[in-house]
Amino acid sequence: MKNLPALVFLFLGLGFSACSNDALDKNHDSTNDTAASSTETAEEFVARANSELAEQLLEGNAAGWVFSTYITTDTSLLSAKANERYAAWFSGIVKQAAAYDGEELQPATRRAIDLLKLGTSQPAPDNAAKRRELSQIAARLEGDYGAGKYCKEAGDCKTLPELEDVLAESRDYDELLDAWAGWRTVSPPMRKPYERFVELLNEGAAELGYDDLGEMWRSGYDMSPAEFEADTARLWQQVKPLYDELHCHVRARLGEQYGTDKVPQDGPIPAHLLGNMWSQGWSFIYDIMEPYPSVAPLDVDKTLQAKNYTPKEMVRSAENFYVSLGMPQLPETFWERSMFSKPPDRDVVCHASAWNMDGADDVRIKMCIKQTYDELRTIYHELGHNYYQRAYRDQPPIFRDGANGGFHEAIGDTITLSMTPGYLAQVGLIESDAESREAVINRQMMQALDKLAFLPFGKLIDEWRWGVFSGAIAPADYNKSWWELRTKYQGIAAPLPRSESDFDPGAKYHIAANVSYTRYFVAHILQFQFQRALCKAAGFDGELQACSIFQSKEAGTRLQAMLEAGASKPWQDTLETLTGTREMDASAIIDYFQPLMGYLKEQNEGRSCGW
Ligand code: X8Z
Ligand code: ZN
Repeated sequence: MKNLPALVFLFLGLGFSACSNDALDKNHDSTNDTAASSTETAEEFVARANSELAEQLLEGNAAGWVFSTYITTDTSLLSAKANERYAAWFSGIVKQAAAYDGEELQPATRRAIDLLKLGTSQPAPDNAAKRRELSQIAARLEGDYGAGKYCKEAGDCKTLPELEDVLAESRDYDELLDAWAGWRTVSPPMRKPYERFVELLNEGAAELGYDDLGEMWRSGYDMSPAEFEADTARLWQQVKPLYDELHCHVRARLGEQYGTDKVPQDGPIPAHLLGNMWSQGWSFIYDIMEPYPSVAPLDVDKTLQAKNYTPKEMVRSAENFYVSLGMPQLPETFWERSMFSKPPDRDVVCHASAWNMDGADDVRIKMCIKQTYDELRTIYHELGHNYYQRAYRDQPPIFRDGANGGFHEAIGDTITLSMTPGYLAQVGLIESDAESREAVINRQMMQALDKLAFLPFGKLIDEWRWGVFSGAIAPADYNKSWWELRTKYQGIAAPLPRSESDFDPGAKYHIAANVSYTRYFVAHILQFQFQRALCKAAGFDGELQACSIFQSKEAGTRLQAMLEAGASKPWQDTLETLTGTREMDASAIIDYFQPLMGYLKEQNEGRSCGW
């Protein structure tokens, strides 16, 4: 589960945890306990909080892991219980921390206390009954998502990974529509519990001094919530012109593929035609988008299948990259305890995640790996989390987290930017690394379908939740407002009429599992900033798109130093150490995609873009 501050909660689903500290247990539910004994200095308090936290996380992670890899009513109950205990401990420790409000403290002590208060993405009211209710709803939502199936007829049921395959591979409009709509039959039962979930979460956030949970989530970025919101809006404006060019060209090609009656050339794109269940990454329609079909494509899928890579071998390939930077091999327990494949006989949460079970050696991933390049990139992403976790293991537990949530999500993605033809050929994943200008454009198209297509999606998920948590979006408008944002940002539309008896947000993992999402938007900006700095450290001097830091010890040393700092300093300091700037900035991603932009502008000439 979650690692404290934001992290754990970040990757792993629930928050839970354990607590069996009797002294602390006595504090729960008494409203006027100020906890910390008057003789405890702030430093002593932080030391105790750190040691209790480490203890809490052990049980929470164990219960969360078993639940996510074996969903049953029993594991759901155990996970909810652990979650409830963590919440009780958390309410107690936060109340104790209040004793130091307004006191002038050493910067590291002040930071630890401030971060401690942000140590859950799922704040519970300090009331036993409500805490229980919240934990049960959380387990139910994640369990329903993980076990969700679409049964067209009795006996003909498809799991999410199977439905995702249809979205990726079929080019039949109606078959796509069936899979798209089918998965969305899983979420309507989540609507009522989600409504109540929001009420309880907001109550928990209010007790911690926030207006609502959205404000609490926006407070985790070493700036005011309002500044963070403005910053993300600024970044979106910086990259929107790139997205608009991509959207225009994709819509045109989809019009050729499916007919302009199905894909009108002056409106949003039907959401089921983009190769992905949530239209969040479009790399599976590369075949439709390939700029130069006569130039040999970068066909990693073909090699993975021809050489029959096992899931473990795919993970080894990712590990080898990190090791080439000078980082350590993953521990034996990683290989023994991770879940690499979907077990045939039980329900699991297939959504990929990386776990830090004990704050030390026991790191794991949980995935249902398929033999594709897309999955290989996800493995590199997940190992980025595990390498971060290992690098900050010597920090105190409260600082065992990313500099901010976006940093944690950006590490593995940064590494995937180094999967150039040179690298892929060197490790035998493609045959030749000869790359013509046409081949560069082909490869950039593949990356744009992944990275640029994601940007508006990454931005809007929490814009919807910020509205839901603040009350600006009422339950009666949940689905309508969801599609308004999908159209506004992404220029896509539901391919079937939707109503308030649907609950399409719940068909996305991070809504059901309550994982905040702006971190991914931020990560998609930061990873290019990181890559630019690491390439410079590696002595690379060419177009950013051509750089791979594979085998660069210099880049590895810089990266490792950033990871080791964890959350011990404001992220601006950490960013400055690596890149020389204190700001998130989209100039690196704009730079990166320069070659493709020329091609897209040419293609879009004479078209009327926009929706
Ligand atoms: O959830 C993830 C990772 C686990 S942290 C697989 N990602 C987001 C998603 O799938 O929605 C990675 C990119 C965006
Ligand atoms: Zn991640």
